[in-house]
Amino acid sequence: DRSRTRMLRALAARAVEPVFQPVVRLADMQVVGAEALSRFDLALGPNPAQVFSDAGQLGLGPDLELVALDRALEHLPELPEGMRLGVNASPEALLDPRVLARLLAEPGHRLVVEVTEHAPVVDYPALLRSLDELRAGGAYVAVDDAGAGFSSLRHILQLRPDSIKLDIDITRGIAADPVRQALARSLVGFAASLGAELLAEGVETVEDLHALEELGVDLVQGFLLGRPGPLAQAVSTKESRR
Ligand code: G
Ligand code: G
Ligand code: NA
Ligand code: MN
Repeated sequence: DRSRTRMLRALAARAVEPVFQPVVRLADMQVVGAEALSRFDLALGPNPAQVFSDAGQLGLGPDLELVALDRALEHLPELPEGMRLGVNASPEALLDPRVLARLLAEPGHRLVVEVTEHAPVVDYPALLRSLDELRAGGAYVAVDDAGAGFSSLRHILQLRPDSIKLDIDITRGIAADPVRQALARSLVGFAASLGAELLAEGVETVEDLHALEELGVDLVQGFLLGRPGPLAQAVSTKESRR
């Protein structure tokens, strides 16, 4: 039908544009990397999450993720030495040999594979095997949107990630909410005991930034630090907002 034709046409044209959002280390407010986020033209719609979901409905989820990944990784040569690039990947896509091969084609210690869960994981043993392969190739593994959707504590225990990305719903407004602070504090300890870094997503205000710093969060990402844009802009962000 028509939506399938549109999706296939977009895949053939590799019609995905990555934008990049800076990741900042709280200890010294330095940019340590960026996350690639996909954008689509209006034929597919303005909401990336919806486009990925539509592709999944059409049985083309991993195909679209592969194109998105490829477009993002094309920018890796522009990433300054020592910085890391975060790329999103669903558990389903990580079982696709093409996706795995594409990720493994990159040199080690530059990639953070952000495992994004919009549906329950069907095959944990297979997912863990893929993640082990990626780690053996030098990639880091992050659990995305921790605390939201299907990203449970059990999921984090299974994946043993190198970093945990706290969902925006936990971060936003944290300065004014003792309950969110308590949750974040416990997750700081949880992450430390796993040997993982804790990143807070969706930081929009200086107040929240300061609260996260006091709680001992390692890394931050959000509109306050930088909006998604060209990679050169993301990695040259000068942070002096505190
Ligand atoms: O970019 P936005 O800021 O709107 O992201 C919306 C959602 O789309 C997020 O959940 C994000 O994880 C997902 N997303 C964005 N780009 C990609 C991508 O390249 N691959 C996958 N799998 N998900 C992505
Ligand atoms: O699922 P994932 O965490 O990858 O998606 C990140 C999404 O959050 C993207 O859609 C991105 O554009 C958006 N985003 C990034 N920073 C902020 C922020 O500070 N506030 C809000 N509201 N959204 C943000
Ligand atoms: Na992400
Ligand atoms: Mn996220």
